[in-house]
Amino acid sequence: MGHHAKNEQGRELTSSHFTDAELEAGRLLFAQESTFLLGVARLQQLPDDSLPEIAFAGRSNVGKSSLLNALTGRKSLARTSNTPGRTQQLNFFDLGHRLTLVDMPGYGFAKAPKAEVAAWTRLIRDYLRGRVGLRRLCLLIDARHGLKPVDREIMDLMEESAVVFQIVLTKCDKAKKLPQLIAATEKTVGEYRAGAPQVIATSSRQNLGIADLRAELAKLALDEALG
Ligand SMILES: Nc1nc2c(ncn2[C@@H]2O[C@H](COP(=O)(O)OP(=O)(O)OP(=O)(O)O)[C@@H](O)[C@H]2O)c(=O)[nH]1
Ligand SMILES: [Mg+2]
Repeated sequence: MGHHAKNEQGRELTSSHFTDAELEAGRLLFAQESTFLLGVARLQQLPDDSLPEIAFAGRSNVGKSSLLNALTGRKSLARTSNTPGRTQQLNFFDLGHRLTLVDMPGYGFAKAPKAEVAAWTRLIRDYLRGRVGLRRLCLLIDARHGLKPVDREIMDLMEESAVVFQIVLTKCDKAKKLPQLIAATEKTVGEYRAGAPQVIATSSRQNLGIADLRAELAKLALDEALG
């Protein structure tokens, strides 16, 4: 019951635009087995992209790995940490042979040597620009901080690459003035043809908005299955 109540709260947070059928499709997809495929530090090592791919990007420490764990219902599928810079390569996960999920290193500040951060940044940009199988970028924004210039750079990059990006607000359990933040963020996203119009507000910690994001991503897997 408690779990149900939280999901209801999450749907209110995002004023859910999803039907019960879409939410159920999302639930079923993410109930499938998820497995770690491989970690990639250089573009030459990328796996084939025969499945539709969804990548999770955002500033260091925004909650990318935690969100992947919440989506898949696996506490430690992706490694998380208090220290910015935990995820140091592109980590690929298979979801039920229907989707590939990619946990990316954070951009911006990281507690790691400068040269390493520069190398990740290059890897991130090259991947986002050139990955043919990439169907959607989930761009994570900390709800306590909102969009930063580095996030706008990634949005510009997606616009150039014509890959749709989905803004996902994270850590909404800690956010103040969430409705205002959602409205302001959607206004900015509206300037981009590549921007998915609806911002999804989440908290991995409280399992808010996770069902909505599953529903949104399940549409991509289904589209592919229907050709
Ligand atoms: N309050 C709150 N904290 C969260 C939430 N999600 C993640 N965190 C915390 O944020 C910190 C960073 O989480 P990660 O998931 O490792 O973030 P990341 O974006 O993968 O970080 P890097 O890989 O280092 O770029 C951890 O201390 C998490 O516990 C959330 O929904 N609410
Ligand atoms: Mg991470």
